[in-house]
Amino acid sequence: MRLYEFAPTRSIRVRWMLQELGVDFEAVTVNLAAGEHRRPEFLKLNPAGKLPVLVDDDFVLTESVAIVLYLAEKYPHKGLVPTDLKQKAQVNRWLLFTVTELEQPLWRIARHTALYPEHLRLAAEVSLARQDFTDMAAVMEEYMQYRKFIVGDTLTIADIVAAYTLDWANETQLLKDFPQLLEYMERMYDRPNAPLRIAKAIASIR
Ligand SMILES: N[C@@H](CCC(=O)N[C@@H](CS)C(=O)NCC(=O)O)C(=O)O
Repeated sequence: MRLYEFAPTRSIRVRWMLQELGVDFEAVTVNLAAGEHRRPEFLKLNPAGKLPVLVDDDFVLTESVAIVLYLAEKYPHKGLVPTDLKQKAQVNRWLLFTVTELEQPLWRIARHTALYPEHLRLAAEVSLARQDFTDMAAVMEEYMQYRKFIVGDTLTIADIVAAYTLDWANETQLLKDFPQLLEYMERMYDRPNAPLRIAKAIASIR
């Protein structure tokens, strides 16, 4: 199995999953800062020019959450996705909540503060996105009261995807008012198989 990654990106989700599974994999760095994701050989793997990409024999898969789901179902005995229909539905609920309600505002903030050319950045979009994130994080903060994991009593892929996204929120200074989420995210990253936090991953590429 081969993971195309760049340390401080959504590829963290897939690295975390592979490490929790204890699966051997080859890591291939695609340096976004150097534009390596625009090279023709990489675009053959992912025409969107984005990371992460997983290659399993001749099977190529993009989209971090799809990859995490694929791996959970490939190794069902590791229990990272529940078999119970309703528990699995809850995992899917929180995966989708994370990537639509939490990640999208963070992505809008990143684009309008750093990624778009300066003349296209909109300050109003940043404050709207901060408010959108805050409203939805409040829902999760309430839900996580008295819970150790998002679904059930053990780690699932919902935790892996959410914890990375909450670390991203923390980097964006948006987690200060959410003590449950902060404590939960730090506890997930204390796991022995957790990947580097985003701040350390950024430091690792400098
Ligand atoms: N929805 C995709 C998003 C992938 C994505 O945007 N990856 C970023 C790094 S976090 C990337 O490769 N960006 C390069 C670019 O947009 O040029 C996923 O979750 O895999």
